[in-house]
Amino acid sequence: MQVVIPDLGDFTDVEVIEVLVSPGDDVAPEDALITLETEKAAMDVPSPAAGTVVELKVKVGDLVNAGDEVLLLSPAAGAHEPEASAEPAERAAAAAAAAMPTSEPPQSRDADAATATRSTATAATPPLSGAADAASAARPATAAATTAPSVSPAPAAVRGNAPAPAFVFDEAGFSRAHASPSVRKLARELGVDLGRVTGTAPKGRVTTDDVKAYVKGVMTGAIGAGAALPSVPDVDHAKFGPVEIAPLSRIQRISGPRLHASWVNVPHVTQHDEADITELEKTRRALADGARERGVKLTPLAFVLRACVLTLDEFPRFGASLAADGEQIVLKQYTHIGFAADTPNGLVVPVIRDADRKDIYELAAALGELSARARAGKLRVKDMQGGVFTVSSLGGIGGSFFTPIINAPEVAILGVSRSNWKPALRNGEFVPRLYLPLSLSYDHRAIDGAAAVRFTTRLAERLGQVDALLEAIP
Ligand code: CAO
Repeated sequence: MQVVIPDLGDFTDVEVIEVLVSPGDDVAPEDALITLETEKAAMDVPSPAAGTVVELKVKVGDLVNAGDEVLLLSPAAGAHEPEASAEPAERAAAAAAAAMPTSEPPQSRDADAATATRSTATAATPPLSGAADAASAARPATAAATTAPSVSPAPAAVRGNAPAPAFVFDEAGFSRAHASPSVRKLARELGVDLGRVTGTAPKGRVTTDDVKAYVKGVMTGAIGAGAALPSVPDVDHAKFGPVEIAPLSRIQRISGPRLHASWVNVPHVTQHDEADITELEKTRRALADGARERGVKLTPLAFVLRACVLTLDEFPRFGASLAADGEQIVLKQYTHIGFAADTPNGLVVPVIRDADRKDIYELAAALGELSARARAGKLRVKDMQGGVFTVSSLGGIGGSFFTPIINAPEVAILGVSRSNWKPALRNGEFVPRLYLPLSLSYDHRAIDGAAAVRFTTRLAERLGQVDALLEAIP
């Protein structure tokens, strides 16, 4: 039996993105044979009958049209040729619906073969499975389809005998995933929420291997509870006005998931405080010209770093990391400190090695050298590794307080904002003093709130004692 590409509606030269069978494979009616992708949707070509694949006539990357040969099938004994009484109008409607994804509700993109109703008896080649699902989606949207993402419990198959799991199945996320109907079907069968699976094929398309790798990850514990978070609604912004789509930078694509991992895995608390840096700033200004002559820009950040080093020495837990078992803490006997640097390509965190062995000028020099390389995109991977604590200074830009995200597996990060003058009561009189806003985010599993406020209090004290910060390194 010759299996051909069915009616594709208005589409021509449609790309074959997956070949799901090989010669010798036995297939049942409706089994997906190949997956096609238009610029609007992915769709499977299902088998019209049970049988054995004899010969493939297409390969990945081929461009196909209605009527092109897909493969030769040897029908199974007893399998009857499907009737040739195809319903052209029905198939045309299905294909047309597939071409209207912009008006579809979120669930309509869930071309879920498991829920689709199809009949091989009505077509020589059954309707494209993606198209068939889109056709059903073209029906008036139900209330559920237009409201917030629905969340339902995981199928019993993934629960086993375990106690009630935290796992939730996000239908809207499943619908948004870029995957062919056959992959969706597999995901449904395995209870995998497609929205959580990272697609490795072009344009982030999820393949069967991605789904299997995800299942393996869950089974081995490599993918944890964080993966069970519901996703935010996907909005078609273009419905409300013109939009422009721009890619995230490479750095943003790398740092985004790391920031997210920290945000969802680490119980963050942020302790705010202010340091009186009136004397520090007087001294810094007095030293700045001399430093410049030595080729160093002496900004408040160098003093903050020195104060952090000294405070970390007193509170080593703030430079520690939690062990993977969650039952031990790793105390490091080195003090490499990272600092967030804003670059044209995004945020990076270069690390100043052995910051405890550097005086203010050496710290300022390291800051200048590393941030220049960061902006030029010339940092090496090892320049960004091994930090025990991070400082994120927005003081050169503005702002007051903020809540920095911990650079996990570190357990604390200091945010520094712009210094500002405030009246302070001294000997019964208000006098102007310069204050530096400090925001310490810490991992509450490793650090108690009392310890955090002791840390910021001590740090503020040290910033108020500029002479001690300028002492030579022992
Ligand atoms: N209060 C007031 N002024 C400050 C200040 C503060 N807390 N910190 C710096 N300044 C001043 C500096 O003295 C300098 O003034 P002059 O130009 O008059 O000498 C000016 O602000 C600019 O400083 P800078 O940015 O060149 O140097 P820096 O040492 O303060 O910071 C670096 C270096 C690389 C950390 C910084 O340039 C940077 O990239 N900051 C952004 C970090 C960031 O994005 N953090 C957010 C991460 S979370 O999303």
